[in-house]
Amino acid sequence: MTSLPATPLLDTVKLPADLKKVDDRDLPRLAREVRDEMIDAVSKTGGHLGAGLGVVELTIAIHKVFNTPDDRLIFDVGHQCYPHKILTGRRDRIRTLRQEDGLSGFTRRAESEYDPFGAAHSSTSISAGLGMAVGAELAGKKRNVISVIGDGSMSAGMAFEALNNAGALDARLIVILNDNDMSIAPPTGAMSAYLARLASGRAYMGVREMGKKLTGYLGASIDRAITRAVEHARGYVTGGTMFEELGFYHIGPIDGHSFDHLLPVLRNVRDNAHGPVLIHVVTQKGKGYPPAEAAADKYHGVNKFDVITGAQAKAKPNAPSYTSVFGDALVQEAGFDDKIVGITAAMPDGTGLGKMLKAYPSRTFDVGIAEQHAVTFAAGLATEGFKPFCAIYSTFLQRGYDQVVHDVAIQGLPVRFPIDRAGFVGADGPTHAGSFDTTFLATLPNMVVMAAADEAELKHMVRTAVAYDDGPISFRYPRGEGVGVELPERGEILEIGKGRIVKEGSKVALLSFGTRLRDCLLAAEDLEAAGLSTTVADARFAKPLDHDLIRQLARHHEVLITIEEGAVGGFGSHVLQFMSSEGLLDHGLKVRSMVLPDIWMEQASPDVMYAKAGLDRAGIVRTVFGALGKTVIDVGAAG
Ligand SMILES: Cc1ncc(C[n+]2csc(CCOP(=O)(O)OP(=O)(O)O)c2C)c(N)n1
Repeated sequence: MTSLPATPLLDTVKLPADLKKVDDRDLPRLAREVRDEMIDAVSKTGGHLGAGLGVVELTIAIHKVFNTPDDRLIFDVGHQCYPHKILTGRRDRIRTLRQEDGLSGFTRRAESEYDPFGAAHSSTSISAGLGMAVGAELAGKKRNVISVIGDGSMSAGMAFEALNNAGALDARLIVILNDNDMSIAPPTGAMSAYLARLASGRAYMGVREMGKKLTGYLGASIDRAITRAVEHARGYVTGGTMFEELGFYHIGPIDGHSFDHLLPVLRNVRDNAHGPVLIHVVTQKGKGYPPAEAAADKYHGVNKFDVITGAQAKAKPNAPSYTSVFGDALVQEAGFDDKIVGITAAMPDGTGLGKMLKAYPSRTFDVGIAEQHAVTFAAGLATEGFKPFCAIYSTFLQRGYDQVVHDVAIQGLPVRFPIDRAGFVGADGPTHAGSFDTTFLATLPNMVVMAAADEAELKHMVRTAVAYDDGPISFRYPRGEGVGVELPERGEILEIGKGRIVKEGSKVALLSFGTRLRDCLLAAEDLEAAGLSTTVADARFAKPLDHDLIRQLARHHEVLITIEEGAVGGFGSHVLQFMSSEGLLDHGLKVRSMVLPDIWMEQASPDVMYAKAGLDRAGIVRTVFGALGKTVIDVGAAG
């Protein structure tokens, strides 16, 4: 007789409270079901896969043992939170991950009470957790605070600042170090080597000693299960680890895929710990899904994929990505100039510096997730006559801003900043949007700030940055593929502070900074069709501004529109500032400055985001018509 298939256990677990009713012995089955659910969901949405697969057991164990959401659970970066979302009332929406109006791909306070802290940038969880732990103590509440942080994220200065503070405050904070020996790329640095040494088993103490140690610290209630767990987990590290020197009670490494190891340790810590505790958990990124386990990047971030084969959907590109054009151009220039060096903060492939790393390994540095250090490290290299290209995404450069100001710009050091992911990034949402770089860079004296309008321009800007040695220089470009223009054999050196006219007209002037140029040209077609002769110019530089170009456009047109994919305070603001100081606004010129709207724009496809921001062809046409006091036309009618 065949038995009916059992109801999935996961169907009975909507919230962590339901998990409390599941027998410990059934948890491995639940873990399998959570994995299957997550793999199926991400195969449809794309997103971060490997990190979540690695923490399925850990997430279940934490929710089983602790009383979330009253106990606070914080995931560092938040890209590993999909199992957490499945178990905290969001399973019915899990297939909306990263889609317009769907679940965020990261933790988000507004989304759930089970997300006490939003994230997406790394290495914030210990600081936030410490604040919560201290806040609970000040308010007289007894509450557990658990910060889960990866070994890659642990390499950042901010994580160490928090450890340092937590050890001194003696706060009741539980840090779980999720050590999968991976960042996005293989981890780099002495810290990673140190963790590998801890996990390699050289410094383990025997079971009996461990029992004594835990009893002494955590109290007398060490149960037999923990002793068994320790036997399985190869023992506990003896005193004197770096974390212990910083004031943490350090447990581990333990097997992060074994409930027999996780549950007793977490229960003992919950019931007995007083000061800060660090539990070192060893996991495998991509665990339980063979294609992910086999992949070099452990499927850190994936497109939609076929669950059976693991093959990812790849849209056929029409043009090379800006990232790869940058990477190739830098390698080409590095062949001519041995002073060129490359620096990345844990993003060799994302930034295109992987190409440089391959071609010139001794001149390329992956410093780990350490943007602040990356910038000042580049500054140091510049003092020695090198030409550092410090390639950091727009959003992550925010973390190194004081270093840009204080260590680079004030000293006038020629550090080159290639800024990828400038503008909308789509599914990653507002935490990853590159909105502010022009604003925060162009305000610095003597900084040169460029934006590439297309991939050929990007090549010119790489060459220009090599040639410019008088101070810091940046160039921004977006995520995704270029517009398909022909690439020059080698970039040209651009004249600093000079823009270009791309199309000449007489009534309307569209002055673009960056890749919105293409939509300006399309909008110009619509405007011409409506009888409005239109000039389109590519500013190339937000700093120094091309004053002659602006004067010429202002004096010979009725309308002047600036357009950029950045927040207010950037290119357009500098143009207006210049025009007001020159009196160019005094004679009836109609001026509009098109920037990103003053909101945190939620995830959607980039085209939807451009339309919402009004920064597309239709939005440009509408703005021109609005400036002329004419009826707003629909782009369909215009185009
Ligand atoms: C400040 C900052 N820099 C870079 C990134 C890009 N990033 C996202 S996840 C990640 C790797 C994190 O490694 P780890 O903490 O070990 O987590 P794992 O993915 O291995 O689970 C990086 C570099 C980021 N999110 N934040």
